[in-house]
Amino acid sequence: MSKVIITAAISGAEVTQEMNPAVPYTVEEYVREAKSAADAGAAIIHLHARWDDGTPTQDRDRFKVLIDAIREACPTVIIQPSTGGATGMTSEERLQPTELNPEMASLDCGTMNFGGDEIFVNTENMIIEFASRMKERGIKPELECFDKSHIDMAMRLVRRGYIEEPLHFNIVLGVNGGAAATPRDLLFMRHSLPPEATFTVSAVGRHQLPLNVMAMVMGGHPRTGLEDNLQYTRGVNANNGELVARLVRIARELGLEIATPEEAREILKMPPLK
Ligand code: KMH
Ligand code: ZN
Repeated sequence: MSKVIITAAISGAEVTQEMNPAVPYTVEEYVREAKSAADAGAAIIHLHARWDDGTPTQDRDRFKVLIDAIREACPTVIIQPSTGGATGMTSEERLQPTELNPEMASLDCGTMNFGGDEIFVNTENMIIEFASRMKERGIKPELECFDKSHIDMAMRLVRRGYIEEPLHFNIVLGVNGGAAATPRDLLFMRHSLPPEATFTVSAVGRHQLPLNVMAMVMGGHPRTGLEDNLQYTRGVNANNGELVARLVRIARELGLEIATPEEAREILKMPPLK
């Protein structure tokens, strides 16, 4: 049986310390949250950068400082910078972490509403530009699909040669503007993927845990972390380590084993860490 790869989305761009003081802003806070997640069993850290005051940034040098510090504390974990950043950022801003040649990065596969007046812009040409950059640099894209049409877009770009197999998707559910965080929509999206693709499931707020569990039962992988959900139970703040530890316990109760970062690289057909 294939092992479960836990991704921890430790920081995000939309959540703040006012909402939950465990959201990391400073380098020390990033290291604390990344290490607690990796020590608990996360194989992948999905990373959004912030300045010390909490402002989201895609600044290449800030990413370098954060990645170097996390790498020192977590020598083997897969660090997956976001190229989504925050709504309103330009492509040039968002692409900066790819200049650091990370082994993996998120690749968002469609434009969508993102709550209120926010629009998360990912035109076809932008996706082609981001995918081509990742292909050139040997960066494994994590194909973030917030709706069924994003999967169709990704597959169109696979057929045109911009995205190469083996494919790894992240089905993101429950964003205000994307597919709903329901078992029905998860099943629909999962069955819209090529059968041989690997997939992770992310869901927002109180839907995170049940849909993470569904993902594991369906042969997929869960993404937890404060980017998607701030609370352990209703009204009780979480930190990243606790969220990962809970998934590890549940996975083991389900008879599943947890992939180490090295095993995750094998499952995702990525080269070993240099
Ligand atoms: N912050 C969202 C607008 C990604 O990391 O690639 C986009 C996002 C996706 O979080
Ligand atoms: Zn993200």
